[in-house]
Amino acid sequence: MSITDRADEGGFAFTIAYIGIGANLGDARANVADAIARLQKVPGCTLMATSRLYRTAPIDAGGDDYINAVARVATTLPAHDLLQALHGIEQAHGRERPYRNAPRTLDLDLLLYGDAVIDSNDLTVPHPRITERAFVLVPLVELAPAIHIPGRGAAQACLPAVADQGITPL
Ligand code: A4P
Ligand code: MG
Repeated sequence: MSITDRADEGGFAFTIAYIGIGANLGDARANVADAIARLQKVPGCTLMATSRLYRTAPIDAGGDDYINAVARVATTLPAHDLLQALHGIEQAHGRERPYRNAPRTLDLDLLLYGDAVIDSNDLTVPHPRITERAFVLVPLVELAPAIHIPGRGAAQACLPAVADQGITPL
């Protein structure tokens, strides 16, 4: 059943959202794979596609290389509820926050929520650093080559500016 079918049959609204997944502590590759498995089980979310996994050099951060990926979901959840679900998956991996950009077992960021622009205390969408990071842009453009980032334009056009950041598909 395609997502279009579901909308036609059920008549309820859903939003396409993109989620950035990153890890560089513990078995980072396994953590990213498990995050994808858990996303499939979030009530109100249908996992539609995932990018390849990428090994990436830390940006504005220390520690080991990261494993990063991006997932596309169709969701009936409001954006804040989706963020709560993402935090729940992070907590299942024992995510700790000792300092900003600290190495992490798992980080799930809400990159895009349809074409919404959200600026609340605990949620900013599009993710504020989305256009500055190859570890987000490259898997995002892999999944959605023509995607536009609200307020920023075509994601594809942002790639040259991050071409010096290390990123390799696994
Ligand atoms: N928050 C606000 N907006 C959002 C959003 N769109 N998605 C709030 C997720 N969370 C959002 O996040 C801190 C607070 O941001 C949350 O409580 C939430 O309410 P966090 O996950 O605790 O902290 P963080 O991950 O350190 O912050 P952030 O902003 O996600 O960090 P960045 O800028 O994404 O950088 N290098 C490589 N190679 N790969 C990486 O994955 N990640 C970072 C984190 C740095 N360098 C990296 C990578
Ligand atoms: Mg985060």
